[in-house]
Amino acid sequence: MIDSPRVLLINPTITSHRHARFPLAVLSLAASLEGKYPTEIIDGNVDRNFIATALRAVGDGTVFAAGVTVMGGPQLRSAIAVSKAIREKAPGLPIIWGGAFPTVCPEATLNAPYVDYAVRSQGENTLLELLDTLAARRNEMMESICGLTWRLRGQVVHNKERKFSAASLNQMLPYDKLDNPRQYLTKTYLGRRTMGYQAALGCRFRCTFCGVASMFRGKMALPPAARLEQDLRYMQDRLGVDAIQFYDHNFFDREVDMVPLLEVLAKFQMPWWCFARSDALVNLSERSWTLVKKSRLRMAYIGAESPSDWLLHDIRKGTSRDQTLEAVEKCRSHGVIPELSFMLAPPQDPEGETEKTFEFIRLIKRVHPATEVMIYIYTPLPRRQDDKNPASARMAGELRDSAGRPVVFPRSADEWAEQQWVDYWCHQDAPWLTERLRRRIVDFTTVLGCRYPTIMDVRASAWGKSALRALASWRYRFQRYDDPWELRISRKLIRHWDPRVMSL
Ligand code: B12
Ligand code: SF4
Repeated sequence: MIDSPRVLLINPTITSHRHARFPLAVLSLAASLEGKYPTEIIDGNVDRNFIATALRAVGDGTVFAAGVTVMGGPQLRSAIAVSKAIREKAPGLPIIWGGAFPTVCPEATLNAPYVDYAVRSQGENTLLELLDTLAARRNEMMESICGLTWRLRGQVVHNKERKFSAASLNQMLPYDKLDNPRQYLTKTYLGRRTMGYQAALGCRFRCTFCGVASMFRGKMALPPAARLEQDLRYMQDRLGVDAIQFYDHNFFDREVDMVPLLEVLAKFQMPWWCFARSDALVNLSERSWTLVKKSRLRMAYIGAESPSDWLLHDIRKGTSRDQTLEAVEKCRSHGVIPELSFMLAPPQDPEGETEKTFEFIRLIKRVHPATEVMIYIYTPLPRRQDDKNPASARMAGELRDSAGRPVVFPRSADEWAEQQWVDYWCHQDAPWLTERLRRRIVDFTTVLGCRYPTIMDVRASAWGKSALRALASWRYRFQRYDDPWELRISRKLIRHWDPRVMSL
């Protein structure tokens, strides 16, 4: 082993500097390597020349491996760019990918000459074991590392799944490893210095379309209340944090376990945002709602997905149309804004389901106009090539594009980085959408977004939002969504934000 075997942990650019939040994946990995391997974090969201920075680092000969965190979509492209550059500069340096993309697509990840290892699901222990194996040059140990996908004599090998671990909940993240942690605090509708934070791990549900389900396979663990309090105290006193976006996959778990966490939040009273399920909110007792209100929950992001109970059943969501309506009502009566996300155009009936969802959104807006609406296209996860489950094989086999041809998913990271598949990953487009339907969805989204400008947009002025609202009102009222050219132009002038890009 070389004297100072540093490990680079890279968060490739995914968003603008202004929207950058704490790079939690690389911070979590750095925490788990502390005292074992020195680490250097490179964050492409704040360092816009992060590839040059990475090349400088590998150029000094003290780097032993490069770990890259990768979400599908736009981040895949910057991950490919940095990995290719490192491979060219230091061909022998192991390059390890982890995160949402390699977890869902491990074969495609390894089907690229610039990636050596794909780490699936939680990464802390897998990375440590992999580094130990590489450092000791004990290749024969490779197959015992759970959660790893690698190549053996040119063949892709998927080791056993790694069991869920809650160990990381006991450790504080090393925020001081970041260059100026304060630059990750952003002005939002919640506060002047909003932080992205994750309290709990995983989700006990297994909705078929969700990347979280592939990562945690129905497991979840909450942090001790004392840990949450310690972190929030640090953030408030040391960094001046005044609002929180919880990145927990699903914040509201069993009520009895949640109460101690809500009590901590009620002490701090910093406005907060989180992911929540409608069934959990509907079943919350009045006592807990009082705590929720006291703690200043401002908005809850609820995966409403669809107004059709058959589809909710099909994707194993476990909630219903009525629960969505009830959750909206509960939120309204307790002063919380519901942010509902919908998945349009499922392949079974793209047009019919889309129109039904438009109607449902209109109904919700009548009941509670402040409800925020996020519109996505339903894009089921690609099936893993080693997935032996007959139900997922059947579902994948039934997918057809708009011309009736079978849908063939990309087989390599480079193919996933093509525009149509980046759009697929971002839930913006799918092969079964016709041009007419695609246009209709964009037009509806434009009219809705102008008629009800989002509260999350802190950049557009109040007069600008009022002007958009007035301009869009006749189209919305008479359902004349087609080609809203005047709204498109006005939106550009008013510099209106798309909530799907900056909500998180
Ligand atoms: C924050 C966030 C963002 C931020 C990123 C901000 C930043 N960091 O700068 C922003 C807003 C930019 C973002 C964007 C997108 N996101 Co996002 N995002 C999240 C969120 C809420 C938290 C991610 C996080 O920090 N988790 C905490 C860390 C600790 O967990 P982790 O990343 O999973 O890391 C662990 C393992 O994955 C692994 N690991 C990760 N990296 C690495 C690297 C190595 C080397 C190793 C060994 C291991 C490893 O180890 C870590 C510790 O165990 C997740 C949901 C969630 N709660 O996870 C969605 C999530 C990851 N996003 C998702 C998606 C789809 C997107 C988008 C591509 C599309 C969209 N519509 O949201 C967009 C892109 C939009 C655009 N137009 O650019 C999906 C991914 C699903 C999937 N099928 O893969 C998720 C799971 C949300 C969901 N439920 O659908 N996102
Ligand atoms: S409840 Fe939400 S986070 Fe959990 S698996 Fe379903 S969609 Fe994913």
